[in-house]
Amino acid sequence: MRTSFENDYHDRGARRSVAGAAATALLGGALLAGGMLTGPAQAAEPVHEPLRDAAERQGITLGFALTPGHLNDPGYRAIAEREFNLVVAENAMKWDATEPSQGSYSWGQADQVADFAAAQDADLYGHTLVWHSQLPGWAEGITDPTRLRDAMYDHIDAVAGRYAGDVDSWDVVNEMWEQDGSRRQSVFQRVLGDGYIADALTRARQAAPDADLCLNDYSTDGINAKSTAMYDLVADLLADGVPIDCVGFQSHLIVGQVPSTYQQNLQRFADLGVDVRITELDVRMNVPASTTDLAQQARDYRAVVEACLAVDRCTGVTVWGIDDGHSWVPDVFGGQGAALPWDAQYRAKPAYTAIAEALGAQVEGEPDPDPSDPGDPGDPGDAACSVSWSNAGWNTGYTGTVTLTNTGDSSWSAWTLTADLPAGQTLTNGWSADWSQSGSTITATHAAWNGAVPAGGSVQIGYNATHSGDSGVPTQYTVNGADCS
Ligand code: 9MR
Repeated sequence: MRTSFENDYHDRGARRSVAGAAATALLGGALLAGGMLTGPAQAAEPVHEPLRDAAERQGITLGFALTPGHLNDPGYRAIAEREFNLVVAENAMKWDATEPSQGSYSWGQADQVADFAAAQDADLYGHTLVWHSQLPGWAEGITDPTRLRDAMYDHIDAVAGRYAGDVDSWDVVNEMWEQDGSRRQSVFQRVLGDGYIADALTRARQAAPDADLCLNDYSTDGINAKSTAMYDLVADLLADGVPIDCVGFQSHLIVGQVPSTYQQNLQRFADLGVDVRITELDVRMNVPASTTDLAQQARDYRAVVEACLAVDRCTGVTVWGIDDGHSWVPDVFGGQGAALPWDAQYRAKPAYTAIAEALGAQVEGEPDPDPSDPGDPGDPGDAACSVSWSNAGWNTGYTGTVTLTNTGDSSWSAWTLTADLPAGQTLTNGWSADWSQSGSTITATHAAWNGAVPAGGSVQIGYNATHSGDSGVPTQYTVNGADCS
């Protein structure tokens, strides 16, 4: 495992590979077999309120990087809809996606991201206007300063202009530094010189007057040569009256390596008078993941969230994806992965619980800490559910079909059904859930693939049982402890 982020991974031409996907699938299998996971996806663990609600109480936003195509996967969508109040496009607003050939724009995916954010009543974070990577060849090849400046301005005008009023903050320039704090020799730097950053910020202000304008980079998470170069630049821009509102710290971290100066670094930027944000958090490790590394990863996620909460001008934390099945990490760092808070089967990892606890997320079903606030978990109706149950029987047995419907306002990330079977009924086997019986009580806990149920969504499960004359349906049942008989 590399111990730093010093190689320029963007230039390695990484693409999602079959090997990467296979490693990710294996990882999910290893976690399943090992039974190492904790969190709301396991019935014994508490189900927390949506993280976005807890984040909002803390005065920050919790974001995730969205690839809109993944929303077709119900597990991904349920987490995306339940947990986050900020959305950033993982790729869809980059230059190659929006302006693949000069002056010819393509908005499909970017609009999907913007629409999703609006539908979720979530902030929309723009990533990114000027970046050396994912830059189409036509722009990369421009050598004339006037032509390149015009192309950069046209791009900023078009993209920032299209989402003006929708995008709350833009990463105007991304990854402008080498590790030693010198300027990265991107085409913008080479052809336009040091002033291109101030020019891009100034232009973005004109194109999107209401958006906060940020600079963003990786390996600037602790105090080091690179973050100090960023710090000095921000101080100069402010002194020169250039519009700059915020600095993003990507925080693509390695397990156990949150820099000791993390909070101090955020604070020194805040003290300059700009907002700060953790923009691309993930914490990678060797795979298959060990229990020890997953526990350390949880501590790392907690430390990052706590550092943000401790700094007044930290606007929040964005996680670079949702689940380990859709992460850039295995494609770029061979043998590494497991970097996100949910595993490839959308089960919450210890990192999820750590984020929930750091945000003070309440556990659903626990006494309501503030009965006057109807939005708190614990209020009647929070676990709203309905159950429809039908048995098709014969002399000594029957097949039961049960449909659970989430009638509440927020998604379930996990569910457990309990019911009292009429006397003389004994479970023999079941499907689409883990089934068990104790006395007359039957319990069904979601399977790995159907724990997530969006508000208004349903899941159907079934079982076989024997009976001694009464093949009737239960009249008492609960879902996640709430009575929905
Ligand atoms: O997660 C993104 C991945 O899907 C792309 O292939 C990659 C291309 O460079 O970019 C990834 O996102 C990067 C982000 O835009 C900027 N900081 C580093 C992120 C991880 O590489």
